[in-house]
Amino acid sequence: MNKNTPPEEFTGDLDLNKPQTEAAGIAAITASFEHVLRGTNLVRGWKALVNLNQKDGFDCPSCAWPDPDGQRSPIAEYCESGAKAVADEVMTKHTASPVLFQRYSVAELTEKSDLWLGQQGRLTQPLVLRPGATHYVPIDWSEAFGLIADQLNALESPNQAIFYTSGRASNEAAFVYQLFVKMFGTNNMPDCSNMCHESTTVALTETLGLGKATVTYEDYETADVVMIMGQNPGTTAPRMLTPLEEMKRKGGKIIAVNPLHEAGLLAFKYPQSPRDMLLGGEKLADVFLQVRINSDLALLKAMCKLLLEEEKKTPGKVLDQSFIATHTSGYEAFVKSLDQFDLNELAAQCGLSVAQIQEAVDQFKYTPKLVIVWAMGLTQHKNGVATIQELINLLLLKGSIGIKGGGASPIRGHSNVQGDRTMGVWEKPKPELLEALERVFHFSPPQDNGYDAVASVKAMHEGKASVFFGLGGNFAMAVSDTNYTGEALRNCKLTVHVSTKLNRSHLIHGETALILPCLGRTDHDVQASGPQFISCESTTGVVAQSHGILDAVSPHLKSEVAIICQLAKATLNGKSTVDWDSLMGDYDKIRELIGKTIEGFADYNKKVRQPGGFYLPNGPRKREFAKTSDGKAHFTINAPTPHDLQTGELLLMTIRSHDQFNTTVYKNADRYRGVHNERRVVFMHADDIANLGLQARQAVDLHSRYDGVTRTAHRFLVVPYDIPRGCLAAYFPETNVLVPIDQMAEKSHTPISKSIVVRISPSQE
Ligand SMILES: Nc1nc2c(c(=O)[nH]1)N[C@H]1C(S)=C(S)[C@@H](COP(=O)(O)OP(=O)(O)OC[C@H]3O[C@@H](n4cnc5c(=O)[nH]c(N)nc54)[C@H](O)[C@@H]3O)O[C@H]1N2
Ligand SMILES: Nc1nc2c(c(=O)[nH]1)N[C@H]1C(S)=C(S)[C@@H](COP(=O)(O)OP(=O)(O)OC[C@H]3O[C@@H](n4cnc5c(=O)[nH]c(N)nc54)[C@H](O)[C@@H]3O)O[C@H]1N2
Ligand SMILES: [Mo]
Repeated sequence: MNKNTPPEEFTGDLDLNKPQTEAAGIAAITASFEHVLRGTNLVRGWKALVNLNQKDGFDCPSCAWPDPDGQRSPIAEYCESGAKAVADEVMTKHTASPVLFQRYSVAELTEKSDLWLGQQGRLTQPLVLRPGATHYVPIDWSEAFGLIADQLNALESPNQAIFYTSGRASNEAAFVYQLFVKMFGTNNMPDCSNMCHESTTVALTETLGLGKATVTYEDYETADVVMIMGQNPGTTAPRMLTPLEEMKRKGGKIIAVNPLHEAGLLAFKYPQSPRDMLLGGEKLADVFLQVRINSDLALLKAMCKLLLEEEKKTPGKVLDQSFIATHTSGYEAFVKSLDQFDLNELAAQCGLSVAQIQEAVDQFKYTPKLVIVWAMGLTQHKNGVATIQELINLLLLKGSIGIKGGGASPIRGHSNVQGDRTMGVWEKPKPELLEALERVFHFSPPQDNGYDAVASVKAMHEGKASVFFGLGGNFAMAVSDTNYTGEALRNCKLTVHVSTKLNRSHLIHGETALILPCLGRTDHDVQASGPQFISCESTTGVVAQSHGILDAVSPHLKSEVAIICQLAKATLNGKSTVDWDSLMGDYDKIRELIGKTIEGFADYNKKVRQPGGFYLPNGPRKREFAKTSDGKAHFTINAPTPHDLQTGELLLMTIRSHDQFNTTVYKNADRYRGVHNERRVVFMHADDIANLGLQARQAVDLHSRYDGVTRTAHRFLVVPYDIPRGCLAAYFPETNVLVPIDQMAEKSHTPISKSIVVRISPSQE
């Protein structure tokens, strides 16, 4: 086994059922409780669940779906995924205490699966792996901070250090983190967004002037049509199905665009509704477009062409000419550019007929109340930015931006990934932020852009960076090219992870390595001034508070805020104007500083205490596009770039199972897709299986070849599935070995995790 990659855990016990045709329902409730009951401490689990997403409770650590603006269900505002995420944080019987690390060397832990590592429970004490040592051993907090400070201060340049963030960090932690890092002297702040919605941020900032959703929670309920592209809501944002069901009951329509007939796109049973449980749930998708992988740009272009034809048939009824004239630029050039594209060719690229696309267009041709929802199915391709810009073209044609029931709706992943960016965690800080930091904190922040996730890996590999610090996450497994990334991390002098649970990034380490255990979302956080709360921003830009409600599993855990403030104090050693102790002792003081520095946060302490929180300012929502280059929303010209697959080549998308949260595997299963007891599976069309001379359940290797180098992911069992010809699906992170580090989206640099060209061969073993 390569020491940079996980063991190829293969259960050999694959069990296949028919994929499900509806999401949630009784099975979801049972699954939620199964996860709660799995631990020994029922009281903790129950207490956590009843406080989840309540106005005085804590923000779900799972996804970034917003809470309802008005009333919340008094019993439960959670879904199966949230219950699993909470159970994962609070319920495990064991703790990953120093005893575990005494028992297993790093080499032995490396042999364990990611599932096993996660099952060891919460980390309890700071740990160090000293140069040449075989085992992690406990270390005092103060020694740990001193060690990191010494290594940072010994660097020739601050730019030799990299500070990663995963999207669970609170606004308060993110703000002090980016402040510390900039005071230290670098903008090397890659984050999970680089691998996630970066294409969205780039596309929306260029076209609308703000890289965030233009919709509010209410818009999902009041839309006439919601088009869901490249997102699997039943698994990755299940609570989204509640407002969608409501909009369907009012007569709304749903269009689903996905290579797979995902259960959560077909039908939904609201688990807390007796009516649904008795009478059956709501059919969701009215039109299902089973597109080929990465053909969405062609589809959107075909839709725009059809809309223009409809406008010719019924002038003034289809396009919003007044919105276009007042608020947009580039319309004429865009319309002219559409002439270059042939409708039949565009449809053929998608694997659809023109009639199918027309059926979708018929749903929204006469209404502007159109919400387009998207996630990783659009962002993680070479042309991810262009596809999202084409989606904006469609919304601009209809005048669907800045109206009730319409708009652009990226669904963010991690629960506070959006807030972290708002707080300034970004390798390309905005000039306004740098000016504000200089004004408020009296220092000269670094002006040059730092490394994003991919550039960080390359810098470590090339020896240009030698300290890696991760605030949460599992960088080694999340980023592409697992082997290359592993070599990069092993090149470091120091790797540090602030974590709640053990993961593989702790095992792929630098010369010295530290694990700093922190409080999670569910834990009480008590500092010098008393109990603290933190705050997070949802995908619709609502900032709300979150209170931990359980006692921490160990007295040695520190909050992320405390860890960063103490590290800042040790590293900057009196060279900063900030009183780190006072910030750590009272988070209101951090929020005061955020209020002085970041737009939209004036009176933060007051506003965040309103039940349900507050909406951040959002120009596009009010049809204000002041932050684009000409103050208008932009039509853009984007050309589809079909994959030119050779014989034997297929296009692979790497997706999430229903039983994982990113790199955390809850179970070797994917209930909605009917897969049990195994994760190393590859979903294939029956004709492709036959054509390649393969059999169902046969073990195969997947090979990607880019720039003359072949990368292989070993031993995946073939699962015949309803997926377009030429397309494959398999789970991440196991497939990240196949993605070359320099294969990324144009402009956003997001790895091409959803369109990897591969070949298949029978496994040799
Ligand atoms: N339970 C659970 N919830 C999660 C997560 C988790 O791992 N588990 N992760 C969180 C995070 S960080 C994120 S970013 C989100 C991710 O949420 P999603 O983006 O919904 O997650 P993925 O599994 O990556 O699924 C992408 C979907 O896009 C489809 N797809 C793939 N390629 C294409 C394409 O080319 N075109 C189209 N139209 N569709 C395509 C796939 O079939 C799949 O249905 O979820 C968040 N919530
Ligand atoms: N091939 C492929 N690769 C992908 C993707 C894909 O679809 N395909 N998706 C990409 C996406 S969208 C994302 S967002 C990234 C995810 O990348 P990351 O955010 O880096 O990964 P996670 O798996 O979410 O990180 C899990 C770890 O975070 C730690 N953790 C959990 N809660 C907390 C907390 O409250 N505080 C701290 N400090 N630590 C905590 C735990 O130790 C846990 O092991 O992966 C990306 N990689
Ligand atoms: Mo994500």
